[in-house]
Amino acid sequence: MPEIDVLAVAKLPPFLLEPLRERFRVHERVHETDPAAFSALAPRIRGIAASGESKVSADLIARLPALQIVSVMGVGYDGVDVAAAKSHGAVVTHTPDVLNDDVADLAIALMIAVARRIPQADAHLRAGRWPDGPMPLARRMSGERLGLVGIGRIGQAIARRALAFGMPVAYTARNARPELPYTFAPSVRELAARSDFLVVITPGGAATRHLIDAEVLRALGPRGYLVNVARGSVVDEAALIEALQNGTIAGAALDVFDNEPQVPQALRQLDNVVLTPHIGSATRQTRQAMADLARANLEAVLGGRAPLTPVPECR
Ligand code: 8YV
Repeated sequence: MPEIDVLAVAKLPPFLLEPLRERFRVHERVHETDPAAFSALAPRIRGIAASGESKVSADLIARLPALQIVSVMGVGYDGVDVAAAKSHGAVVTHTPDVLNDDVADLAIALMIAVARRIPQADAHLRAGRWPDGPMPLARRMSGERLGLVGIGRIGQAIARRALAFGMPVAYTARNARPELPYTFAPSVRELAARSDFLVVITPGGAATRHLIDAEVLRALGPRGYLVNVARGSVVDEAALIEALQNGTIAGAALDVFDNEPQVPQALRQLDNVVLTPHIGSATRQTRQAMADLARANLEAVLGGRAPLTPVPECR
């Protein structure tokens, strides 16, 4: 019988949960479902298994005196109070790199889908409207200007793909990256003003909350598309809905939302948007690789070894 207790704070996929169960006593979301059992269990919990969207608060961490690791299956960890974990002596790990290609693929797919109106074209055909006439003409993506909000590993993977579409690439980030062959814009607003496609691929959390606001959307303008494959919190969703309704921007393609899995009705009713349910990393291959890395981090730390992929603040 495994002796180490791990709290799963999210519904874990079977290809993570099952191998974890072979090594640890895994308690699934007891902190939410059974407070009494959780109180009895809390002193023994040495690891937390979380998803990219999980909330791991300072309060929860404070209740787990033996906690050594918060292992996030995801690259984003904005729901984890990293400072609280660190001061508690626990490391936070995540799963970078293994999902870069999938998220970059989806970003490009969403750009093409919103400009070429692929969901609408599919609906046009299925509804039997083709014999009545062709679709209205759409917009070309190749050769248009890409602006990346964030130029980390996934941002760079999107940029490399965009070059194959003949797109000039600019970006904004806290610091210019002169070693990269892309144009730096000092602010999001300036980037938006020089972009046809503004793609958000920056971490979520307090530092980037509502970075894309009404002013940025005005700068993007009526020929501009917004694509978000990062976190819903980065975009002021109310301002975006207004900009889409008024034609302030041409359209949006969104994989992430403020209050997932709830998506405002006003957004779902619009014709100039493409919406996907947070599927950036959702391929079998990538989710398996993420699960393997999340498990390897737990095994390493709970086995007395160094974590494989700690978040930058814990390195
Ligand atoms: C996941 C993500 O949705 O990696 C991230 O930051 O948002 C995702 O890939 C997910 O949390 C998988 O557990």
